[in-house]
Amino acid sequence: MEQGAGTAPAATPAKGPSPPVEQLRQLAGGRWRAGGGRELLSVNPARPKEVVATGRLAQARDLDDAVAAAREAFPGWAATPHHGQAGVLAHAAALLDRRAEWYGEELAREEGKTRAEGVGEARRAAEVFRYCAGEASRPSGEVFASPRPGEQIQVLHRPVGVVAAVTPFNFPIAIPAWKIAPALGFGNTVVWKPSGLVPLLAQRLAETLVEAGLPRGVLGLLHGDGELGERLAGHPGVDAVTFTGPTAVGRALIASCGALARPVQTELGGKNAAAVLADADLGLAAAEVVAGAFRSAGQKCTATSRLIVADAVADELIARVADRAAALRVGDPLEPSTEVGPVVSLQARDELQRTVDAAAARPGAEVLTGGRPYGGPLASGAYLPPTVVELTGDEPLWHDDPLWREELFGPILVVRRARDDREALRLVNDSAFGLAAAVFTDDLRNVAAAMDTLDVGVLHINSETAGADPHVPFGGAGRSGYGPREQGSAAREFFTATRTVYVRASAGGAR
Ligand code: UN1
Repeated sequence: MEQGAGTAPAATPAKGPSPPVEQLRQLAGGRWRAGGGRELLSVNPARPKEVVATGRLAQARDLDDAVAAAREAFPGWAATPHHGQAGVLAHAAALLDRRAEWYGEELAREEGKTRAEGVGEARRAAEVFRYCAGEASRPSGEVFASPRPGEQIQVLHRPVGVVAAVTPFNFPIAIPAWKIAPALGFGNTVVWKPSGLVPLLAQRLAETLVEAGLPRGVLGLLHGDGELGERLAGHPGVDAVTFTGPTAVGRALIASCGALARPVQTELGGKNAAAVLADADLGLAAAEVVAGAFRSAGQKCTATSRLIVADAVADELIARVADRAAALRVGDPLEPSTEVGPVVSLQARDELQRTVDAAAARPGAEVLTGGRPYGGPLASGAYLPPTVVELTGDEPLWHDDPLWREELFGPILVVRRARDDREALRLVNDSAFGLAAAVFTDDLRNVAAAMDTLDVGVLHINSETAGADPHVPFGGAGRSGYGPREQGSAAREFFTATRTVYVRASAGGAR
């Protein structure tokens, strides 16, 4: 199980012998331990009989020990000079870069995105750690003038304490990185509960941080289900909670944290639209829409899941998108030629298939490509074909269609035609979510209208809806999120609390 820095397991051909099953452990009480709960199995969604890693879930004692260790470690870590904390993050970034191929391959086996995307994600995690390491060299507070003579007012940004991080399956290492790196970089300690679907990659990140020199207790890792996440978030020893995942779970967390007056940051779902306007470059738009909808098998909260096309270009654009989607190579994520892997589990595949079947049976929904389960060799994996469904007919017919309203988290793109550019932009806002949108146009008036009127946290002009960078805020409104944004300078808002300090020199013996 122990692997030295940079020693990746030998690359495994997709059809070769299975690599060894990895052993999962908790990091609690400052030590690696087995955990004594139920059995935890992590399987490869491309071949669900292949076990990637196995171990046991955390028990109540593991949770208490991890939180207690994080509490105990907090004062020492918070008092560590900023550049010392940053040194650990920079070391972790270097290790992640060096291991990107290794971790990327394991990520592809455990989560199902293509190997190239997996490697890219590991590098992205490295980039996030590097960015957060740089925080030590940025301004760490503000100085204000005082209305009183001889006084200065300083605003310090202090760590909040023990942060609980609860993370989803779809970016097993990048999303944890952009929660854990700023939390640590601002002087907090962390107890982390990753999705039970991707425990191995979580363990890899925790191992990397320990190896990078993180002092004992500063990070805890607990494997468990949603209930453990709830118990961690409500634990009396926790000071703040950061969560990415489904809207329903996030809302329950928001309510329970609200009752405790505990700060909470949530990144939730999306129902992101791409609007292709009449003047758009259709080749570019089709390529970006297909990338946004089907990369990672559509399992991103930023995925393009609604396509809205101005009537003037609709026939051509929709045909191009459907053709491109149909031509995507679906298969084993470890095969270099694969463009789309499986979804995360057979259960997710079956639920998505039921949603598509139900939609296809309704009047006014036309499946343009995909939509049917695979036979042949792909039938035993969690594969779904890239699916494009057009909703036709008048608004009352499709207005409440779940394909249009609900986040599906799979390779399914729903299409609507709009009378004109104006209506296309209006339809982008026809959603209770507000995470990302893309608008394809070169008309400055349309760009200005989109920037002014679209209710989203992230807006792309002429690029796909997905994507985030470590140095700029990320997040959405409505059903897409609550609490401060993530990443960039926005992270400081959540991971620190201000302390306003009035500094006045004494009068120097003038009593
Ligand atoms: C991206 O679009 O690259 O869960 C990142 C998610 C988002 C992150 C998206 N929180 O998909």
